[in-house]
Amino acid sequence: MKFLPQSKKTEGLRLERHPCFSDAAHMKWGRVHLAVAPMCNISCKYCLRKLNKVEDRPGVAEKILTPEEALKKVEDAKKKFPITVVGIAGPGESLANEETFKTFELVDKHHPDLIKCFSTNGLLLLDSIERLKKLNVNTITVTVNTLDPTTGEKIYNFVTLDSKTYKGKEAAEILIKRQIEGVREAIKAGFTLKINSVYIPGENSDQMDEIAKFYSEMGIEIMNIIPLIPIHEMSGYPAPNCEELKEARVKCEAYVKQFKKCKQCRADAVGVPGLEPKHKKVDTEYFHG
Ligand code: CLF
Ligand code: SF4
Repeated sequence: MKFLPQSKKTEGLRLERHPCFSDAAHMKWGRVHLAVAPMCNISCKYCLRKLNKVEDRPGVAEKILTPEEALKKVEDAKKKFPITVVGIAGPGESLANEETFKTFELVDKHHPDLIKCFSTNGLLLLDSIERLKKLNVNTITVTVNTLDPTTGEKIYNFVTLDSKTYKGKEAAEILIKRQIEGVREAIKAGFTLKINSVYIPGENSDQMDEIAKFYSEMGIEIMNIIPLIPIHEMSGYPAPNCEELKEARVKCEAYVKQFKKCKQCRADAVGVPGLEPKHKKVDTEYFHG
């Protein structure tokens, strides 16, 4: 890659205003999520995408916006909230939708002051780095649930890459390998990375510290361990309790800073996350963010 790393000082100042990278910013600064990315290229067993107004969870948006509608949403949000971050968090996979790139282009042109952020499963991250760099994207969250393909085949149904669909262990191997390559190159290119890991009791729950260690050595900024909400194809799993999450976070903190305030936002959330009430329903599903 030919890119120069961003200035560490500039990036540090920027992160102080990112509500998902700084506890203080979480209570003070806002994000606007733009639901421009409906398609996905993998299948996680805990994922169910929906369009509605009522469910307060990732993977849900009232409707899919065009890039132009998304730009208007940013402008409206800036009038109401202290917005510092524009995020694309689905409701599908950001990098599997061309609209993600078009939206960042419009935001960069009209609001270059805002941090550009997105979440991804990482499958296409390596292939997208040059484009993302040109669009001045700043922060990337990759959902990494395991480093082990045997565990991965229990979490993912399939992966589709270059019009071919892979299943089972082979699918997990491809995803895990491409996540590693993508994160490594994204950090080299100067992006700031967060890893989200869904804690799935009995499946990957004993692997959180392994993920933390591996990716901290690569240079990620922060990790966010998220409790599985057991429904959809994972409805038979127990939900992790607070003690389990705390224990995992303490272990992982030995390697990398932990983000503990995640709101499991909707794909069209807007406002200051730390000031939003959260009424999680039991009959919901976890997704990414
Ligand atoms: Fe959105 Fe995610 Fe960027 Fe934040 S959300 S794309 S990093 S701007 Fe934040 Fe919401 Fe948790 Fe995500 S509280 S679900 S961690
Ligand atoms: Fe795709 Fe994200 Fe759903 Fe997984 S959680 S299937 S990556 S949209």
